[in-house]
Amino acid sequence: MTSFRFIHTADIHLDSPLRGLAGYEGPAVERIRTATRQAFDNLISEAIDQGVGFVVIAGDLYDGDWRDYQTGLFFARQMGRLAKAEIPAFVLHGNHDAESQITKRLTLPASVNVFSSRKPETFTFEELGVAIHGQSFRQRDITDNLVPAYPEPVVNAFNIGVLHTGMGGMGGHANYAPCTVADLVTKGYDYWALGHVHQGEVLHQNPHVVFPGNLQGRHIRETGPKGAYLVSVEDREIVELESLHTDVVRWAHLQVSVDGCERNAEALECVREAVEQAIDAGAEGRLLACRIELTGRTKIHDHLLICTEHLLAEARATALGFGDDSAWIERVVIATEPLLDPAMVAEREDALGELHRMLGEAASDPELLSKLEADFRELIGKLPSDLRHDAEDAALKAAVQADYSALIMHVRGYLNARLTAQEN
Ligand SMILES: [Mn+2]
Repeated sequence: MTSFRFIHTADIHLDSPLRGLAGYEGPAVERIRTATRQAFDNLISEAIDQGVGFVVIAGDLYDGDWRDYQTGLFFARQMGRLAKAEIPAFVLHGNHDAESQITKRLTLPASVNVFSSRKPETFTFEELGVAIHGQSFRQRDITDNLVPAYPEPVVNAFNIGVLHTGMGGMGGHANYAPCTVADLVTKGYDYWALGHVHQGEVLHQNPHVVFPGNLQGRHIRETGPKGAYLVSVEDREIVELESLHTDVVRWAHLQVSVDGCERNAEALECVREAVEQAIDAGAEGRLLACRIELTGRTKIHDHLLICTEHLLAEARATALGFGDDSAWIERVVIATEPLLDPAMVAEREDALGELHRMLGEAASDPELLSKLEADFRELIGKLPSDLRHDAEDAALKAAVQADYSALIMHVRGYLNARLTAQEN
């Protein structure tokens, strides 16, 4: 009986920064700065400790061109550790580290096999009865389905297909080297080691079609445990697929209801409880980077809206109460609603009531809306794409979605909050 285990990883994005943690100054600061390296180091230690047969890297090992040789030297050091343990690695380049994207090169140990970008290449591993097929990206935007050109499975071997693919635009990722699950399943391989989609998912079993997800979440849209798969094979059958969690900082998006809260301190107590629960439930001893989204109807809605900086600092102080490397609040998003009924504001006879009515009418004035569209479209087009995709602020989100009527209503809510807060 031939049995072996291997590690399938992808989307390491070595040396790409973790976004939104710039304000953190605690003991985990170095861990944050080097998180993608630490996660990869953890993975290689796991490979050595578990004595795996080999490691497959399914693309986007690098985030883009190296700033200097240190990124390449770090990888060479990790590959040296594997080589010393006699563990080969199979590396495929994806859109971020396509041949055309990386201008610097370093020679790697002979045990590191890099897939050609010219045509699909097969590495066979006779002791284990394994054939590994793959094709690297030559340039960033591969728009063809690469699967049809992949070779036929090697008879009597455990066949692994390594592929970097958008799989039809899964999870909003750019649809590079598109293909379907059916294309992969009918190919006749035993395991498809995919990369590119950062949210890990097993799309099919027997044959297995697997995205391991990225090794370390890099921003608030990459929440939850991150890592790679440890695959156990016995007599050409996959007997176990185990998640290895390699991340050193974990992201969590916490929706916190402050419904009915009457004082700031009560809202902060809700935040404290939510953070405590999140640490207990899912941090596994890692620094938990939290985005807090406050929801519910509350009397302090106005106050929350206008004291965002103080509120963020208070929320951070609350999180620091759990120890200085347990949790950090990346951002506080106010998605609460006022207790004050907008209909009551509309009936007021003063300037506030008039402003409220005027903005209500503006939201359905086609001439004004088309004027806003002309102005905003250009402005929004200039925003960095990250900010456009990550618009949490309700008004900004409406502007990005070109819903100008909603934008006016959000602005109205904000103005009401500011003006009535001064009244109180
Ligand atoms: Mn990719």
